[in-house]
Amino acid sequence: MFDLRTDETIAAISTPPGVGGIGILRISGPRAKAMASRIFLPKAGRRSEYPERRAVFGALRDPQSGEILDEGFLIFFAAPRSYTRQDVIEINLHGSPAVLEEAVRLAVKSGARHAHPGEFTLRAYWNGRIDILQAEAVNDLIRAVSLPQARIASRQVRGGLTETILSLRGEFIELMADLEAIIEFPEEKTRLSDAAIQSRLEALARKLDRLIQSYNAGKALSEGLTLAIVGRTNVGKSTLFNALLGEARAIVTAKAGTTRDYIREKIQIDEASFQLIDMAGLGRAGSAVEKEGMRRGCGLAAEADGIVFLFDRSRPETNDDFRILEKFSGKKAILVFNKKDRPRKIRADRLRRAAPGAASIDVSALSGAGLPALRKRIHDVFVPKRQDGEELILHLRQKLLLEEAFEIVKAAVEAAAEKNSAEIISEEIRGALPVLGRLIGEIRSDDVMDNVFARFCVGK
Ligand SMILES: Nc1nc2c(ncn2[C@@H]2O[C@H](COP(=O)(O)OP(=O)(O)OP(=O)(O)O)[C@@H](O)[C@H]2O)c(=O)[nH]1
Ligand SMILES: [Mg+2]
Repeated sequence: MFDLRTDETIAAISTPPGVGGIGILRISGPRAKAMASRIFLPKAGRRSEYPERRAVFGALRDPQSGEILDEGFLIFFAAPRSYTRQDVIEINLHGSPAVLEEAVRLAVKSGARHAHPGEFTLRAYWNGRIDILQAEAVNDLIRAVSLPQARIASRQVRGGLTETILSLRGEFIELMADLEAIIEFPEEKTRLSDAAIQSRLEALARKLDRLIQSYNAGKALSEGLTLAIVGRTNVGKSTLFNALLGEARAIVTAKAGTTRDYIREKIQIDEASFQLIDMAGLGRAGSAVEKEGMRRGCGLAAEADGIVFLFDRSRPETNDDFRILEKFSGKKAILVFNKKDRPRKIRADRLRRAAPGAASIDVSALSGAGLPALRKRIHDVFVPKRQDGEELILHLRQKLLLEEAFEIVKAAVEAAAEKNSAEIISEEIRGALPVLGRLIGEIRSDDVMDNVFARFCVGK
């Protein structure tokens, strides 16, 4: 997928496809200057001597026919002071797809290879200008659709997340050195106490966990957290779905078993996005269709980031209500008691006791009573709080590696709690270092490169 022949000179259009005021041809590699001099004719000065980082006015010219196609500015970034750390040439032309296509064709005819998606950034990484977290952030920044998203990505491009991970790693190394000292000089009076070792390990676990949890805050800012509305038939799931959405998207009838297929729509609560899912009611299925609807619904709920358990408070609770609660007991959830416009028959406390720790709230999806409070609750429960400027992670790749490191530290905490020797504890946490190395990209692996750079567009 990715190409590491960095001795090849590559070229691509770096501006988006389509018509625009300006379009930029970018060339990177050892022969960038030589190639540019074939296709670009400066108005003044010598052909292949470009001042660094200064705009040079000239014309795009077919070296064979001598035809001039457009005029524009060329900027030369000399290695290593460039995006890729190689010689880079950027030629600003008019943003016409025809002109730009021709510019690439001329560059390729002059010996350049058309760049793969993300290949300029890949070179920046390969040449050590940025690490893999920064490369991921470059793409996040380009693709950010909201200002909060862009702010986070921009900080990470500048190395914010890298710094956090490096400081974590520093703590690991320091702790390992202290454990080493205990192993080497067991008689020393100044040695760390078992309690001190344990508390330092616990602090590391907490920091890792906080970063892992921040993934959901990142997800709320990007594609949105998935929230499944789960409950028996006829409790008002589709009515609530429509009410939160602000439109009559799902069919609502008085008949139980109205919804068969699931529906997914995006809602926004403050700066956070959610993918809200309405599905078939769970319980006893009558027909094969209902059965399939429930199977799909269960699958979606199991995958969701959070669950909105919905109950009809105007009817007594049933065993199915408890079964549903139990089925998804491991998930972050909120209990919603619907139809509060009608007299209460449900014993809500019994259900609350079956879901200890979960927030609960009464609403009427039909009248809208309690919905603003519900929206606020949803935000509070499912979007992790964070301080201004606190780092958060935006990629599953990062989350999975942090979880790996967390498991290692957890095992070490247990080893410490069981009063194991410093050797054993040190051995346990040693394994976290290569994991953090992979996170930053110091340890290079094909799957990471594929995973990261394939998501880029051509020209970046
Ligand atoms: N009084 C009252 N009725 C409600 C409320 N919410 C929903 N209903 C009624 O309850 C019935 C079922 O509503 P739906 O939204 O279709 O319920 P559902 O859970 O999606 O049902 P299924 O799709 O069949 O599982 C409809 O007649 C709604 O008008 C409420 O807050 N108050
Ligand atoms: Mg429904």
